[in-house]
Parts: sequence; C-alpha cells; structure tokens
Amino acid sequence: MTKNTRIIEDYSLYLVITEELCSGRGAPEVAERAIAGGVDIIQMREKARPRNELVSLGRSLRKLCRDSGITFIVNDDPLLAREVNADGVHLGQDDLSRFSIRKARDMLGPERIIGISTDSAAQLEKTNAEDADYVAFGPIFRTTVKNYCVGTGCIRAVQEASRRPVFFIGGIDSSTLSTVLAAGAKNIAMIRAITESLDITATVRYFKDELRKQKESAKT
Ligand code: 3NM
Repeated sequence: MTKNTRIIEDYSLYLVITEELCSGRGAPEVAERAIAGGVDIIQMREKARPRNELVSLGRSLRKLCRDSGITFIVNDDPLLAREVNADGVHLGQDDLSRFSIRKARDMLGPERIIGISTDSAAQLEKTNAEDADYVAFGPIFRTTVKNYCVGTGCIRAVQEASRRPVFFIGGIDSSTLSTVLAAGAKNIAMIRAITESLDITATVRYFKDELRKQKESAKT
C-alpha cells in the first residue's frame, strides 16, 4: 500500500464498473477515462466471468488505479482481491454468509479496505459494530440490477447513523444527484451514469464538480 487507503475522504465519487454496462467499451478504457476525470475509487464488479478473466482484468484495473493513486476495490471475493493486490473488497449482504467481515479482515490484513452493501437501519447498525471501512446504501432510485429501491427519505438519517463513510448508490445520475446531495449525502457511487456516458471524462468531471461545490457549501 502506498498510502493509507482505509481513510476515505468525504465527497468522494465511486465508480462501479461492470463491463457489460459499458456500451461496448472495455472496462480498462472506461477506467482510464474516469481516472482522467478525477474519479476517487473504482470497483470491478463482474458477476459471471471465469476466474482467469477476473484475475487478468483485475490486474489491469489495479495497475491503472495504482499508477494514478486511485483506490481499487474488487467486488464479492476477498481471495480475488488479495490475488490481484486490490486495495480492498466490497461485500454484499449475500457474500457475508460466505465471508464474515472478520474473516475477510483476517484474509486481507489490517491495511485493506472492506466495504459493505446495506439497505436498512438494521444492516447499518450491525455494520457499525464491525471492522468495515465504508458502507454503500441503496438502491436509492430504481436501477437495473435490483428490483426495489429505498427512496431519498432515509438519506439524512443514514448519513447520521453510520459510523463509516456512506456511499449512496442506485439510479443516481445528473438528474437525481442534486436531490441526493440536498438530502445530506456526501459520497456517491454509480454505474450507468458514468459507464454509459459518451464522454466519460467530462461526465466524471461534472459529478466531481458537483461534489466539490457541495463540500464548499457544507463548510459555510
Ligand atoms: N448496488 P446504477 S445499486 C451495484 O443498492 C449496485 O447495493 C446497489 O447502478 C445497492 O448507478 C447498484 O447504474 C447498481 O443505478 C448501481
């Protein structure tokens, strides 16, 4: 580790990359363009690909991220995260039945990041008591990978209840971002608003600018 990656700054932009949602472009190309726009964290989220492909793609993405000082996270699998030397792993609630947070921590050591998906106050409270570094909370709006959404009404309470940085996720795009920020969100995670964008660098720059403005206005 070249820096303490476990410290996640507020007002971070987190890009989750699933290659089949990249409009025909490869994940490394999307990552490179997003990095040029100033994205803070990139996750490789590939649900059904052979392990050798995951290792190879993971190593490519990790190199791109490491060369630019961007945090790189692997979804679902602490062993894969370790194999590609990612900065951390993101675990869904389903993954927690295979790997508890404690087990993932044992596998990854004290330096790496562990992120957890949550969608309720109960899951948030449980995660508060564990050695995780951030939580994702959502889906806030309708999205293609989930069949429900929680809405924006919970955002402020979630932000206040969480002892970790929270990334709000699910259907957030340029038309919904301001609502999410106005409700108290500090960190945002996205797939399609970035991966399906024609000009990924400009899109990421736009989201980062919005987060920066929110950060400034929170100070005053
Ligand atoms: N996890 P988009 S929502 C991967 O709520 C993921 O845990 C979610 O994609 C959760 O930004 C989601 O395109 C999909 O809606 C986010």
